[in-house]
Amino acid sequence: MTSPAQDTTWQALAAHRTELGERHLNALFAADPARATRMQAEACGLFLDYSKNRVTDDTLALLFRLAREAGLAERTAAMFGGERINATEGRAVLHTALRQPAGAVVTVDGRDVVADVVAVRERIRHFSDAVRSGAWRGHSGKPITDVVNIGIGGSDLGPLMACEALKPYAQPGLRLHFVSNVDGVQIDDVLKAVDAETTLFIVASKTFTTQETLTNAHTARAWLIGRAGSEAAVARHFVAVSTNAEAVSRFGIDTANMFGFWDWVGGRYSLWSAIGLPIVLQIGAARFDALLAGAHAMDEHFRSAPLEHNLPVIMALLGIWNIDFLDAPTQVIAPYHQRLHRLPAYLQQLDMESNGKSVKLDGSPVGCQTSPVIWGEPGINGQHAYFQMLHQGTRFAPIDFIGVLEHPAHLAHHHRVAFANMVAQAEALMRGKSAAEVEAEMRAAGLAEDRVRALVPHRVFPGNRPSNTLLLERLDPFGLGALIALYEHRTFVQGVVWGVNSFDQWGVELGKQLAARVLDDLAGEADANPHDASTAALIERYRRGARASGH
Ligand code: G6Q
Repeated sequence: MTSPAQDTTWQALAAHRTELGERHLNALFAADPARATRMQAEACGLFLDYSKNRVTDDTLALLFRLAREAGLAERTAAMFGGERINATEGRAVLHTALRQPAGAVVTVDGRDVVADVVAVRERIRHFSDAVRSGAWRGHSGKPITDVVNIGIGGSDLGPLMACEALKPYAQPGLRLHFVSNVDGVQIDDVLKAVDAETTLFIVASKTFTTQETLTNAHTARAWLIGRAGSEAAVARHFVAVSTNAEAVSRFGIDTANMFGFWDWVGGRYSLWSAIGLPIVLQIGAARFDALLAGAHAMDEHFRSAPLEHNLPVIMALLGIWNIDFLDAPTQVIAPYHQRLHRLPAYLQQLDMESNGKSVKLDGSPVGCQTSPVIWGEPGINGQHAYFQMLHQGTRFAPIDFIGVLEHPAHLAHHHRVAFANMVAQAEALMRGKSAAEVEAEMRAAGLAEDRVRALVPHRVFPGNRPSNTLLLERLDPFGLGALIALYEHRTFVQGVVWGVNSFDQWGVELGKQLAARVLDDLAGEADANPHDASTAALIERYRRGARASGH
């Protein structure tokens, strides 16, 4: 396998980039009044304006050619068709099957997986209806008021992000809590706030071997038994979501209270599976179906729309242009909607765990830059924090501005202010402010000439900083499903062009292995394992601290 950089279209893009040089977006807009209407795309309730990217029609044509030559159509068909495209783990990649409607057929090894998916969906529907209606009772006969999801990474970020986004659809009187951190503080806070008689714990772990999750789950289990006075209470207060029935039952959860999924669902792609149970409990099964329908609509758009009108493809290729040809090391996600405040963290895992790779599928070096650092916060808060760097820093960071059009009538004024800021930031980043403009402004304000001269360099904005603006018609289950699936496929397309496996995550293993050894050494009197001097000293400092505090 050759590196993408050896490809002739890649080289044509590199030459084209040199030719474009620092050509300013202002000049591109001035020369082409139809640019904004041409460089937009729309699907599944999402509208994308990508005209504020440093591209021309020639750039786009080359990028689409790059995707075609990378075999995007074949790789897409292979993913949707259940081929084992996660080659290093020998697995199919079928999160798209999780959102197929009942009756569709997707086969893996001759078995229709959609039938299995629908069967689990039905069990979840019954269970969640029972909890939400109060028919499911705790050990003392009271209905459930609090649900605690114990999971981490893919078993936490998706459900948490979606539950935050979809709060207006929440069942009143049923509170959701999420515990991922093993430091103890998080579970401690939650356990102090809930009642053992009315709390349901979901232990969410694909493997059911994850140290953080099992540590928290054991603490919760002991807490419950301590308060209920009997192990029998576990059956009314603990359910598991996992692919590992044996470990679930070893932990002490009856597999009748387990909701399964399959090895072809990657952790960071799993919110559509039983891992989405907290979402179902919060918004109900019918609305969860709408979330799946939104994602399915985006799947269909991705599979069928021509590349030139294909939202995930366009966003992926613009990302590659920014990362590999304009040398942008990072990508900002800036939602202008408070309920999307966990979206940047969610997308951070989706993108960085999927494409943070240095080798191609055949093990050879990838030879170009891959996943950028994904970061961000709700944009309006970012404006008072990190946007300074975006406007005037030495590095530029492309931004996805994400806005929502529909809003409650009584919040119309707030919405207008937020929307105005979002649009204005994209405009400011693009147009910048020249020295002449800055000087004229300061003179008009009556500043002395020496002050004007001293301040001009500080007050100039270079502009030419690219962004996408993505507008959702409304932040409802359907819209959120479409938005997440858009980013999933964007990540997939980039992985295809780079030639990496977007579906494994070997890079998380080494730390886990070493943590097991360090854990042993923290508990001992001296190190049983060899460590470098820095690590050994840190371990010793911990032991001294533990001795000093008497444990
Ligand atoms: C996601 C990763 C990772 C995983 C967690 C939790 O793609 O594989 O974030 O989701 O490590 O794993 P378990 O669900 O097995 O506990």
